[in-house]
Parts: sequence; C-alpha cells; structure tokens
Amino acid sequence: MTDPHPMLAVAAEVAEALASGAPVVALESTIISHGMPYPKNVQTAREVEQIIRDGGAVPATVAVLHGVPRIGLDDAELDLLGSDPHVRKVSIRDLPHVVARGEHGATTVASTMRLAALAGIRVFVTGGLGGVHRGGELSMDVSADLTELSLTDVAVVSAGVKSLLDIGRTLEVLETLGVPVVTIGSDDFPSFYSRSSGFASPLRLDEPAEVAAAMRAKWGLGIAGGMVVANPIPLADEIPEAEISLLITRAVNEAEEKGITGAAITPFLLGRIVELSDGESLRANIALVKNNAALGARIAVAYAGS
Ligand code: PSU
Ligand code: MN
Repeated sequence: MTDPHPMLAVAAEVAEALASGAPVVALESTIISHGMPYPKNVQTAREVEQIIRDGGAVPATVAVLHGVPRIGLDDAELDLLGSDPHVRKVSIRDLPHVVARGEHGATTVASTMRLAALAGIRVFVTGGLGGVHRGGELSMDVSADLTELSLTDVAVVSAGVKSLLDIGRTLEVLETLGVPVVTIGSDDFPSFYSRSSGFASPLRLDEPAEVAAAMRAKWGLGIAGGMVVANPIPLADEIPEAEISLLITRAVNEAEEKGITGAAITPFLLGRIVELSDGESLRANIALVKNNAALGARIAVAYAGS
C-alpha cells in the first residue's frame, strides 16, 4: 500500500482504513507531551485510542519521530512521546525545522490538522483549542490553531476554549476567519473545565449525523477550512467556572511575573493549574478528552457513511 503523501509515515491499519473509506480519527500529541504529566498522559492516550476503536473508528495519533511525520503510533512510540523530555512542541511554524533536523516533535492542534489533512483524515479529537490569549489584543499572542482552522479541511472536536484564553476574542477571530463553531447539545459555548463560558455558542447541533452533514455542506460548497465542534464536559466531571477561574488567574499572573511568553505559555499554565488544583484539573481534563473521543468516533462513522 502506498502512503497518501511521500513525506508521511502512515501506520498500516490507518492506511488500510483510509484506502477503504473506513472512519479514522486523528489525535494530537502536544496534549500527551506538554499537556499532562507522565505516565498519566500515556495511559490516557491509550485509553482514548481504545474509546475510538470501541466507537467503530481507527485512531491515528499524530507526531513527528526522528523527523518523520507519523500518522498512527504504536505503544512504544506513544511511550517515547510521553516520557522523552526532548520532544518539542511543534506548531505549524516549527514543523519544517523539526523535520529537517530529524528531531522528535509533539504536534499541536494546528500541525495535527495539517498532517491529518495531508493523510486524508477529516475528523480530529483533542482536549482544548488554542486561541487568543488574555491580553492578546496587545501582545498579539493568538494561537496558530485559529489560522489553521481557516485553512485546513478538518473538523476538530474539543471541549471548547479554556478561560485562561480570552474566549470572547477567540470566538470573534473564528467568525472573522469564517470558521463554523458548533456546540453539541447546548446553546452555551463550553470553557473546557466548565459546561458554560458565559458566551452563547454561535451554532448548535445535537447529533453526530448533523455534524457530518455540515462538514459535507461546507466542503461541498468549496468553503475551505475546518470546523470547531465543541463538546461540553460531562456534568459529573465539570469544575465550576467560579472555582477554576481563581486558579487560572493565579497561574496567568505567575506566568506574567516569570516573563513566560510564546509557545511556552500554554504548557506552563496547564502544569500550574494541575498543581494548584491538586490534580482536580487533570482528572477533568482526562474525562473530557475521553468524552470527546467517543463523540469524534461517532462523527467519523457518520461522515464515512454519508
Ligand atoms: N489547550 C489545552 N490543552 C492543550 C493545548 C491547548 O487545554 O494541550 C495545546 C494544544 O496542542 C494546542 C496548543 O493546539 O496547546 C496551543 O498552543 P499555542 O497557544 O502555543 O498555539
Ligand atoms: Mn502563542
């Protein structure tokens, strides 16, 4: 079987599924290497893959290993990614550099979207999207995830946008970029740890088949770019906004005091929030990623059958 793109290494199982039109769900790897501590990260990554299989789709975790973009990782590769401190966080701008130098890289939402699309995958599951950082109107710290959503035809399932970002401005930028933002089963746009963000969701759909139909309609009309599919964290797992926002603000202030900026800021904040919440945020993070995996598999199955 030939790979769908000469620069990608596609796992056999993923290549077979893609060749036969069977459902495939891409997964990012920054969440593994820079979003959760070892070994919970690797354990979660494996469980998430299993949930996708149980949902009738083939999981394809995306990362760069020895400079080669990989679509689908085996157990040893997942472990390396989750435990090796030299794995770089790789967004779009870093991708050529890490490939040319033969290094290991964990892909963000932006670079995972791009590599998934090169492989022919249309559905991708993550935890939270990048966006406009608080103060972004001055610092201009706006995640390349948003740019990528305007360019690349992949539906991205997430639990919304963390309130460590500026959620209102993130939604505004997505509107400007022409990216549909659809919340599943709710009128409120979710904020990762909480089911609500205080912002109305621009669009709402209730069923995976409806999301698949919206994907077909968008790309059928030649409207390039992705779609944000926001999936609120299950009620039993949510951390109320009032509770988490204190910790988030504390972490944001610490980042400012320490002068942490750029690509390092999101990993720093995620790590600090886990510490400040005594692991409570990690528990919620794992629960919402699993919830997203189950939804993503259903969307991929519906899309493959439509
Ligand atoms: N938000 C989370 N967890 C994460 C990330 C964001 O709740 O792991 C990661 C994702 O990989 C996302 C990236 O694409 O951080 C955004 O980083 P930046 O803001 O540097 O683009
Ligand atoms: Mn940034």
